[in-house]
Amino acid sequence: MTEPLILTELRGGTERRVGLITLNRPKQLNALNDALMDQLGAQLLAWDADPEVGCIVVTGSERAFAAGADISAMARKTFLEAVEGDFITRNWETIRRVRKPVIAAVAGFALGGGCELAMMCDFIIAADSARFGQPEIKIGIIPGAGGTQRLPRAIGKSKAMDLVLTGRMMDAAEAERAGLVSRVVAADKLIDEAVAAGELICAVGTTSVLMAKECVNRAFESGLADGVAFERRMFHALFATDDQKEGMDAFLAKRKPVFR
Ligand code: CO8
Repeated sequence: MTEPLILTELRGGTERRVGLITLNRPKQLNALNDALMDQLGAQLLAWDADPEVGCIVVTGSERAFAAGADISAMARKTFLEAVEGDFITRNWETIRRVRKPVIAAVAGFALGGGCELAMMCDFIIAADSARFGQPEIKIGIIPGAGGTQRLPRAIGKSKAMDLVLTGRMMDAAEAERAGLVSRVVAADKLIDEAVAAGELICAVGTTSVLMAKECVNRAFESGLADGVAFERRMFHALFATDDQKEGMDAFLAKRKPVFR
């Protein structure tokens, strides 16, 4: 029997749980092929629609989050096949449709499409073993799943140019200093830390989580004045929710809130 390309598990939480997706092509360093991206996308959408799940964590193996798109699957691809087959867009952008928070838990290599996948998640928690890079230039191409756009937004032009043009890797400490990852943890604590972060998200109100994610993402799609106006409308709208009443009443009564 062939191994599944992703493994899934529900972890932690009580009312709502953390969905853990493990990329599962360890021998190929989780090189991302079409079938894996289809399965990943389908699972993300299924959990996005599942009220039992409040947050999703995507991880890989100890050695590699993902060492990029599968080079053997695209080595002989022609321009026409890339265009007509909707290469990348067809199943690489599914994650952008997910409204619940998605955390990337990265150990080992996150290269090329692997680094791009991690950057498509809402935030990245890195193990001290993590190594990030966009090495596509070394195989005659450039990043194709957002690397040239998301990397400069995350770490600035100079370091993004450095990584994209030289193809060098940066370690977890450099990635944290540069702002690519939210925190670095010991490799053997990576999943526990990511799930614990997911549990904190599961414990607060669903509507405010969805709106907070939408607002932060808006910062990358709009000018400051438009972004702030968008945030204000979302902020006002939350006063129509039971969660806002419950959250504030509980604070004033010095008790734990019970969100809907
Ligand atoms: N694709 C296919 N197979 C891979 C990949 C990959 N990206 N990375 C590693 N593997 C395979 C190796 O071929 C090897 O297989 P085998 O055991 O059968 O020979 C196995 O994984 C283990 O790899 P290594 O023996 O090379 O392990 P090392 O520890 O010596 O080296 C490295 C690890 C440094 C990570 C090395 O494997 C490497 O450089 N990998 C390629 C990294 C790379 O260039 N990534 C970018 C790929 S292009 C890309 O991602 C474009 C994204 C655009 C969007 C995608 C749209 C689909």
